Amino acid sequence: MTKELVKFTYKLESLIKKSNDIFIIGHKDPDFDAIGAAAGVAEICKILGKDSKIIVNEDEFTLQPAVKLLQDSLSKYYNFINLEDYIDIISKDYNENQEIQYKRLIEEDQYYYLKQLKRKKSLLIIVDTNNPKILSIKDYLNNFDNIIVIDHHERIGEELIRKSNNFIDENYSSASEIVGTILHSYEKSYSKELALALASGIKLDTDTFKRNTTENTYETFTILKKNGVNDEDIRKTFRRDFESDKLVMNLVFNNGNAKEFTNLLKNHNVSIVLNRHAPETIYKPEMISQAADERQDYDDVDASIVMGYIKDKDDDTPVKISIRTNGYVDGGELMKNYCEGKDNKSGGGSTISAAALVWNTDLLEEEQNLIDYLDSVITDNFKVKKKTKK
Ligand SMILES: [Mn+2]
Repeated sequence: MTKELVKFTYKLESLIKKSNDIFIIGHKDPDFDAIGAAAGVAEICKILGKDSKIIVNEDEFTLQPAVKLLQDSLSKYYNFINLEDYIDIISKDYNENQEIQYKRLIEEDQYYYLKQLKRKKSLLIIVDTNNPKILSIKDYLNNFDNIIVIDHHERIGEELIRKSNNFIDENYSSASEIVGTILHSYEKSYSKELALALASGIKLDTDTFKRNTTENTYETFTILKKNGVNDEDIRKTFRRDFESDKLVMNLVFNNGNAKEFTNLLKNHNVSIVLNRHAPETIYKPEMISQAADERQDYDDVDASIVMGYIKDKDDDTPVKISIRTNGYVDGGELMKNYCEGKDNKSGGGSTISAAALVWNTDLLEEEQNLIDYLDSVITDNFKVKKKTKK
């Protein structure tokens, strides 16, 4: 372990030990790395004799199926809650203090107070991002006595970084590698499921050891294997379904589905993909994002947009719009602005990966709306950014 990580581990340990209420969270739409690292931190809390809760706000409809399976396998060891559960927990504190504030209590105000509530001895540990915008708990950060950030991405959340204790180092392949390294310093054995989650996080973020690896990545992986994870299990976690891959590939590559524009977003290259042969086709939500990943793999475009109908949890069929960008175009801002002020639209995300849901029964009309928007985007809400890596 490096000196810096040893120092950080001491800090982490002392904050965990002195906290009574520990929450752990990864970025929105968590991947293997976010879930693996979160579970790893929960295990460290356990070793130190502390309970913790992992907040995952996505449900079986919105979580990627493979991530859901991994989360299910971990849920016998760790306590997963969603944002609503979190609000219930802090509402209890609020109700105890209600007397003082009762006079000012009206429905809406309650949330205002909940957001301001200071909770003694509470700790939030954020993994795999330092960008507060992509945290489901972002409105409640004031609740916590202490915040810790463990991440391997570029530093972008300045304010969050300033008010947290953090270990943010781009030399590590993944949050799972950082957390795994800390966990292994305790030299305790742990479950095969946790080993699999951390190994999957490392495999995902290194693209199967093709990038960002160091000696420490392999050392960590070796110890994960000693804790019972094997290649076959890892392969199963990443298993792809032929029929669904075929649909994704057809969506992207079928003649005419992808249309390229060179004049949108102030003369950037944008590809818009939708099923032009059968626009009414309903896809699984993750297929729309996979198709966007697929199209963005070709560097002839600055941004790739894929649109298609999905089924939501109310059995409604909104249009899902997924955008992937090269990092110069801020996809999250675009989706947010496109949806702002419209009650049939909601969206947001990060710079390189964002999405929106739109309730419109005419897919081609929605495409035209989006084209008109991308055509009209002006400097104020379209800032060219420094290239960010995945
Ligand atoms: Mn990661």
